[in-house]
Amino acid sequence: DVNWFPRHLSELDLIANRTLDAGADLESDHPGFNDQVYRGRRAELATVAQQYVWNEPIPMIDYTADEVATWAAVWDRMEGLLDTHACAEYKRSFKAMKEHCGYSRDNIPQQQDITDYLKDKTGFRMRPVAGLLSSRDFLNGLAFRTFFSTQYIRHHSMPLYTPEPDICHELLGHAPMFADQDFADFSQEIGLASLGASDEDVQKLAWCYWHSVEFGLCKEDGEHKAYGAGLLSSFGELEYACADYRPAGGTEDRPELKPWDPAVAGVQEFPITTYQPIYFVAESLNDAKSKMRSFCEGLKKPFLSRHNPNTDSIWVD
Ligand code: H2B
Ligand code: FE
Repeated sequence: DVNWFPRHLSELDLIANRTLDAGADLESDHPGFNDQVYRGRRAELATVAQQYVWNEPIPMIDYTADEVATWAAVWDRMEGLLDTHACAEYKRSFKAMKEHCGYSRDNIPQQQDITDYLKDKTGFRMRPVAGLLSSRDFLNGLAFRTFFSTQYIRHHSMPLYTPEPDICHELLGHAPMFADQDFADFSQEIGLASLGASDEDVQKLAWCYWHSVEFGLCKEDGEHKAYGAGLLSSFGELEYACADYRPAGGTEDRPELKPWDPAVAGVQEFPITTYQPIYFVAESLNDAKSKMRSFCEGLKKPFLSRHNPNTDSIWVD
């Protein structure tokens, strides 16, 4: 039934396991494809995610020394660059999360600890997922202020590369942003609009998500800072996207910057395996949110959906 959508947080259990891949089935060009130990671990973590039930504590993962070493390799590359290239909201949250929920070079934070922290800030929460969901299912989770998050890490042979979301991307890129009220509301706005939306509108929302939550920039004292998780978790692209970078050799191979406008971003195609040729720049996160809200209000939908945080349910009128 295409008109079905989750009305209560518990119904995210029904969509969490509709992953597009099996979660642990790696493509032949995946860096871990020939590593049986890695594949075994992926299968184990996929099972943890598949068995998760919405009102239970999120299982703590006992990360191995090798996994923590991979995390540390990413951390070492990112930490200094984030100071100069991440937006102020990110930096504030990241600092607090180092104090309150186990973020450090030598410790991979746990989804439950992050959820407990976010509860007091914005009410956002993490929930384990084994692999990629459809855009509709993934965005539907955001309506419940819920972020579907993987729990595995990329293969240690290529610490700065991952063909799919992993904990370095989810926990370093996404999680700190959800502690910001405007960003949390912005994300939920996309989610609410996706409930029962047409396939065409879901695609627009997914493309808006891509150009903002993944690759968004915002202005700060005349400079461009990153708030998108794809940038905040990628050493090379974070430098590339922010304006002061000039490639060695002098060729002015610069991306195009466009003002954040959901009507434009929602139809703007993008590559998924290379750096983005176009970035959208918001005046502020608050501006990103209000533009997104107006855009969503203009989408053709026979009803308006709202979220009641006290009952974790959606009501429509
Ligand atoms: N699924 C999962 N598990 N994680 C994501 O980050 C993700 C997804 N992103 N499905 C979605 C698709 C995104 O690319 C947009 C909404 O299509
Ligand atoms: Fe992401």
